[in-house]
Amino acid sequence: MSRRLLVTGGAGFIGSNFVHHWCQHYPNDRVVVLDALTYAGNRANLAGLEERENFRFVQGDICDRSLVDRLLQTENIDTITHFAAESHVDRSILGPGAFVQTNVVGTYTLLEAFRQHWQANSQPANYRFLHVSTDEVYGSLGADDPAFSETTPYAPNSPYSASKAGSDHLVRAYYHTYELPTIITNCSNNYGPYQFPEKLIPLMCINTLMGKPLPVYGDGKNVRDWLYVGDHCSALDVVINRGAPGETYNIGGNNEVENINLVQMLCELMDELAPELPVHPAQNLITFVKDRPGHDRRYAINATKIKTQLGWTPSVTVAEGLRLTVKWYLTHHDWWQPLLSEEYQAYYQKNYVFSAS
Ligand code: NAD
Ligand code: TDX
Repeated sequence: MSRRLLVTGGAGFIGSNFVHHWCQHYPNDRVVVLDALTYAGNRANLAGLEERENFRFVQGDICDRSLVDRLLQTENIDTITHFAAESHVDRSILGPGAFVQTNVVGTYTLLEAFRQHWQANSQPANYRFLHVSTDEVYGSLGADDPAFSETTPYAPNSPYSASKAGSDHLVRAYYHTYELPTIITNCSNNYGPYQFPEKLIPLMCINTLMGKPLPVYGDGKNVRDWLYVGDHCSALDVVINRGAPGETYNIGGNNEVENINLVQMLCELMDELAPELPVHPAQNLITFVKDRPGHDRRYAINATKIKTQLGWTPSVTVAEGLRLTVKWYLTHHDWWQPLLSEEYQAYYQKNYVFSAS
């Protein structure tokens, strides 16, 4: 049975990877992308898709209720895959307001619109609201703590994770209160093509190419559980097709790495793959900088539930995924160069303190 999807945030990093995945695997489905094209949204991420007959791009805000109502109705949407968010922790520390607006109010707006649409159509059983969330809602782990499971209590520590936690609670409440067929996924750190330069991995690749310092926060020993974005997309695919409404699924890569080790791996790859780097070896650029306030020490995901119940496991190791990603940034200067805008430079200046350690 074919679907009619509304993909919010489909011009961002994960959203656009997901849209490419979906159009490739389900060419008969209708895909409508709703994206405000904030600094993080980029229509170039959808290159090759816009010509398709059953694809449509709409520039607009998820907080715009009448626009959302109109799209749900005129496009006869049965599935919302909700990626749209303010997604960068450091920006949430500098300015939390946009995070509350988009992540909380925006998610509420979509839920209300979808509830009305679902009810107006006599509550079809195939409707789904997939809310794409993060492992950061669970807070921070100590070195020996067990990984986050679906029953780990929420303990968000940044304005970003608090706003995502708030949206998760609303999504959960709409299932329990109205039986709206919602599903939540909480995923670990993604990386891969089309990731905005502010995030750790693209930032390190691009700074290396430009011979700029590689800023590592604090002691560099914070741990993240890295998942290649293509694996995230295949997990969302099985959740949409086989996940149960009202459930939460954790998605992770089983790839815990300390930041400093990750940066060193990236430096080695750059040395190997990039000819004529301005500074060689690239690791000479590593610079410890002032830590992120409230920096979570460790994230790790226990992805047993999605494995045992839905049969999903990640397929790309960190070594493979980093190589693919470095190669992608090396061959896509024309994609990332325009993103180093005045706005980006202003954010960079505000965020990084190179003098203290
Ligand atoms: P991103 O910042 O690259 O993309 C976000 C997209 O949402 C952009 O295209 C932006 O234009 C759009 N957007 C922002 N505000 C909007 C609004 N008000 N209305 C419509 N569109 C709006 O983010 P990402 O890294 O692709 O993350 C996507 C989702 O996945 C987010 O919900 C994030 O919380 C979640 N997530 C991300 C990661 C990760 O490692 N990046 C991990 C787990 C979960
Ligand atoms: O310049 C940097 N130096 C540095 O040491 C940057 C940008 C990051 N870091 C550290 C902070 C983190 O410990 O690297 C780690 C990864 O940082 P980010 O790429 O900013 O990711 P993180 O804060 O872990 O959040 C990401 O994963 C979960 C996404 O941005 C979120 O949207 C997602 O929910």
